[in-house]
Amino acid sequence: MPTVAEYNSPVMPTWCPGCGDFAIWSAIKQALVAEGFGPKDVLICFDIGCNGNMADKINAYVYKGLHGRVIPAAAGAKLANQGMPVLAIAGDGGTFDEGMQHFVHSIRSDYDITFIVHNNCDFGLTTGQPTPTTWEGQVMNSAPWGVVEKRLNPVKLALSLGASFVARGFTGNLPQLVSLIRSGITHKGFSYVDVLQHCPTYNHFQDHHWLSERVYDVATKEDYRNERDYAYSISEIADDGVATGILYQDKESQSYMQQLPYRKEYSSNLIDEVKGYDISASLAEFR
Ligand SMILES: Cc1ncc(C[n+]2csc(CCOP(=O)(O)OP(=O)(O)O)c2C)c(N)n1
Repeated sequence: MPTVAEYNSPVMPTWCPGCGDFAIWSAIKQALVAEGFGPKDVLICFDIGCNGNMADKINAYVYKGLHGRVIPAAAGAKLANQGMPVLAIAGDGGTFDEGMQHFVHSIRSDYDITFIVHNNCDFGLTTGQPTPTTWEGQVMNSAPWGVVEKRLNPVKLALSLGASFVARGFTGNLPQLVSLIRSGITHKGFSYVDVLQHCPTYNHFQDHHWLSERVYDVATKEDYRNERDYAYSISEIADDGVATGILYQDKESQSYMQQLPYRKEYSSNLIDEVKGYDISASLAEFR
């Protein structure tokens, strides 16, 4: 059995004291171990930002890409090797500003990756500028008069795009976060885990205390139904309650590769099908 200690890296975190990234860091390691995966069995792809600074603080196969571009890298790796769990990690800034199109198309395609967004409602690493999930009216660095744009709700967006797995966690509830990531890993298709992340330095509106007083587990609701419309109806980050848990899952969903008709006759992985070809004759034409 793998252990969490195997994932330990000698590089110490540089996140601010109290940052929610510590909880997500722990949850990822615990979830992988609980699913029986050691550091050599997985690929963890990172975006740029405070979230992406986790890349050298976790001992596993990791990839660090460009800001907002983690999804294509992770999806490509998974398409090549279906036997390997692939996680993609990003911030709300990279995902919903720079990389929005990747989020949309990955949901459409149902690539079999688990996408974990550190949703701290700000560009953390570049010191607290607003992102699409920052609340309207908030005074932020680079928005000294307050944010005038409308706030985006990633969970609503994912649900409306037809996502087959939509979960919301909170960095103040580690056991739940571990369980959500585990469910995302075992889901066939694109699993979206939106993590409401405490950012003690730049987010003073949706902070740990504000969230702690409002979060509830959707499974505890008497009228809970695993239905897209129901999930949509409870998806607001509202003053009278913030739903967490698996908000919606299509348990019959199939991944992109499973759906491709011509792949149904293959039992191999794309990486097994890579062959060496002699192209010297073609190259000779250009000499
Ligand atoms: C294409 C591109 N745009 C902007 C930047 C500058 N940049 C680096 S980190 C960062 C903020 C990251 O914020 P977010 O994605 O929300 O992650 P967090 O730091 O909050 O975890 C920005 C804007 C960049 N590196 N690349």
